[in-house]
Amino acid sequence: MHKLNPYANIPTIMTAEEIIEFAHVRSTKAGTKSSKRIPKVERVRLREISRLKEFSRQVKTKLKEAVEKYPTLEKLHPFYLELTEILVGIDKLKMALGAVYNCIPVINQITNNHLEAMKLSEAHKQMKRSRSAAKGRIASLLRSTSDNLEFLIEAKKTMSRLPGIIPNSPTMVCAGFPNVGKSTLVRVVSTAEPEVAYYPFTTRKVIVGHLKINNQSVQIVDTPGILDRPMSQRNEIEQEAIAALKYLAHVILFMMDPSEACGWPFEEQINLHREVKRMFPLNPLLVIFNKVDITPPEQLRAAREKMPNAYEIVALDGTGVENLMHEAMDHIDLESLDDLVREYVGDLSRQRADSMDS
Ligand SMILES: Nc1nc2c(ncn2[C@@H]2O[C@H](COP(=O)(O)OP(=O)(O)O)[C@@H](O)[C@H]2O)c(=O)[nH]1
Ligand SMILES: [Mg+2]
Repeated sequence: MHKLNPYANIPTIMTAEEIIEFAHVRSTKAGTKSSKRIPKVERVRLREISRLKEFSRQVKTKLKEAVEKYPTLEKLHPFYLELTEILVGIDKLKMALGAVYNCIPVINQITNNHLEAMKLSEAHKQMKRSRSAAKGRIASLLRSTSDNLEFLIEAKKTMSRLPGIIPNSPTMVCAGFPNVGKSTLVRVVSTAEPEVAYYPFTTRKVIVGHLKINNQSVQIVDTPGILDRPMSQRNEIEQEAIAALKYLAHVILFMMDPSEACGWPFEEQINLHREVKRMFPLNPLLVIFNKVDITPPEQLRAAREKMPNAYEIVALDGTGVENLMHEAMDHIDLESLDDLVREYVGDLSRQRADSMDS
């Protein structure tokens, strides 16, 4: 099944030892059938040649698969590209992919040299020795690049845990302190089964909900542990991982709880709002007052004065939610995020050109 996260589509990558073992088992099954009428030395030659060819073919297939099924970095959505840089390191990844791929011509060389020797040899012991020498050399080549294979395996594991997103589909990202009602909102609007994913530096699960508004598929992302506390409490790498959301969020739904039943003073919620706005200056942001059902009128009035233009909802029973979703859609401008993405890709190629000049 095709997954939305490009890293989740990479097939299993084997370690060096696994590839050696796998190719060995396959190769011993090769070349066992041959006519008794052929002289023994020729029979051995055919068998040894096909075993070596099979061993070499299997190893190359596994290496090729590992590299070619990796997403093309140039084509990655900036959301994934940014996170690849933060979590894995693009240069390191490119180096590992290159090193693994570069084994292939060397394997061809080793294989061809030994096949030549086997074709010329007249003694069947020597043919066997040649075959096993070739396999030995290929195995040590693989072992010498085993760190690179492990790196690719780890990188795939890390990256494929990220949420899968439909690249050009309107995306709403929820923000706000814990317990203000983000999950409740996502649950109440999501028509399809929400998907569970991981996001770096939070142990809690990110939920991607799906819904249709005016026949348009929309995704809504619940981000526990991400946009729910002051940025000053984050280290730099965490902040960068959070900043990657700017390529995803066509609109940010900033949820507040004027009842303060969530346990956070309203003033602190205003501070967080300011920080999130500062962090995402280009993404439209809507302020939402949730839990207006349990907010005392005096408190609600005070909240309205401090944060005018907030949308008032009761996520718990869906009051005002449909209206909110339509308002949010009106703020979504697919083109402008596209521009942001294009600008990012443009910057990236300029940086690359600059670094090549110097
Ligand atoms: N009274 C009331 N409670 C709500 C409302 N929305 C959410 N809650 C409750 O607030 C608590 C926290 O909600 P949750 O969605 O888990 O918050 P999150 O941490 O922001 O995802 C839960 O007990 C919800 O049932 C609402 O509109 N009214
Ligand atoms: Mg939640």
